[in-house]
Amino acid sequence: MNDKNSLENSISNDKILDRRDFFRKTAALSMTAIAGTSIFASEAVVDDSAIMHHVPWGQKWGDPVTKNLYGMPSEYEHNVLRRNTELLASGNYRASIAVTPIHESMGIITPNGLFFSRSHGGVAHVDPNEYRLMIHGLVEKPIVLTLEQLKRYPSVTRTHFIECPANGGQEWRGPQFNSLQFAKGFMSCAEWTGVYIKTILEDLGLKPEAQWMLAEGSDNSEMGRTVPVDKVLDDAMIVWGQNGEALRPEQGYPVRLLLPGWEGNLCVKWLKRLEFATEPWYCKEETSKYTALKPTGQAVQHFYANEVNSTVVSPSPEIPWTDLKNGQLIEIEGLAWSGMGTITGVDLSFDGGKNYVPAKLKGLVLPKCWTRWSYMHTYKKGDVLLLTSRAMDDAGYIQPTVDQETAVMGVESVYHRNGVETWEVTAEGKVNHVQIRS
Ligand SMILES: Nc1nc2c(c(=O)[nH]1)N[C@H]1C(S)=C(S)[C@@H](COP(=O)(O)O)O[C@H]1N2
Ligand SMILES: [Mo]
Repeated sequence: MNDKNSLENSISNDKILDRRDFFRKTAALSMTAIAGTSIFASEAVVDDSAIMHHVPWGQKWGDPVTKNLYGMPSEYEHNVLRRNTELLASGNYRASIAVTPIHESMGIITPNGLFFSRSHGGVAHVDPNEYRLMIHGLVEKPIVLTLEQLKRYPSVTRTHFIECPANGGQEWRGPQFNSLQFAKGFMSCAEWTGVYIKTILEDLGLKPEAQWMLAEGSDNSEMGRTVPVDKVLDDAMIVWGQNGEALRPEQGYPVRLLLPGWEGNLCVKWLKRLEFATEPWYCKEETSKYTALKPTGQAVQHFYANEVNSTVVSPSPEIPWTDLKNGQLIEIEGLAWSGMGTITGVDLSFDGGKNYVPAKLKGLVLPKCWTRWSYMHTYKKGDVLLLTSRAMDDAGYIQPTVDQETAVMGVESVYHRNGVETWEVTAEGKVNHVQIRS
């Protein structure tokens, strides 16, 4: 089966392949492509007679398919959970954050039950029949819409991440969490369905002097954020759908603002009104924003897009290499994302950023969206590695080193940290979060 030529011949000679043959042959072909090394060093068994008989769960009827009319993951996946920690609790669990298990993520979609949730006043429960959205200020035709009316606008579906700008913000001075989930889990990615605000504004008429849009939530925190009209007219959306179903309460059911690629905190949940104005402070309510103190004593007041970023997902502190065999071929996988555009490439370093090799982007590569990347590596038992990834986007940005970033931003900020991240793989295959400075 390992002879590539004879396999190719046998495939071309077979005019009609049955399905089983086809899969067997393509699998064999892909195995020959990585000739020399193997995913399985020597431990894999070659025969299991039990598989030829009915296994225990196959000897009786399964559950009726109507048992769970809203399905849940397998009971064996019970440990795949959002998590919280005292360190992030802001003194009040209601006004807190539950972070996504990035190490359990597959592909680029976060299941709704695992989507990270940050809520300043707890999770509001809004009756969709009571829901109203007011759009007013500098528009020709101010309006109050019910949910049903809002949904009459033509909808669009787009896949984007939402990232809290404080993602990793505890770690400016050095690693705090020996965990991918806590170090990078203030973000998730979903397929969103809703309407472009520009579509609504074509209908209502935006007055030319409008420069800012206030978005306000109806939850206990009444979170209000102001957004420049340019972004609103570019790709801002009002969304009610999340991965093919209604938004979850944690994401602002029934309606939230989505500003693709921009700070998560601007994506106001439980949205109750949009007000257009000439200046942000002319809006009816005071709004707050996240600012960053620089070493110069100046503060950055208006951050918008989350800068290009990446992380190694596997291995990670949660996915160690302690069970790997010497010479085993292993896939190093990660995520890259940029709020400014599309990921164009990811480099991987084994020595903490001194030397880099290009990784391969996998699957869909979409703007302002999680992008998965991969690198096949032959593991040598006893090697100590410093795995660092570095992403690039089509806006021309490349992830900075920790030194480059702190030279500009200092270490006093909480927000917008996108310097490269490093995992140390120890001689035993344990994985530790470290920070490399020159
Ligand atoms: N109304 C309202 N909108 C809100 C918040 C909030 O507390 N109330 N939190 C914001 C913050 S800080 C972030 S990071 C994102 C988090 O979105 P998520 O909970 O869907 O992950 O929502 C933003 N929108
Ligand atoms: Mo946030």
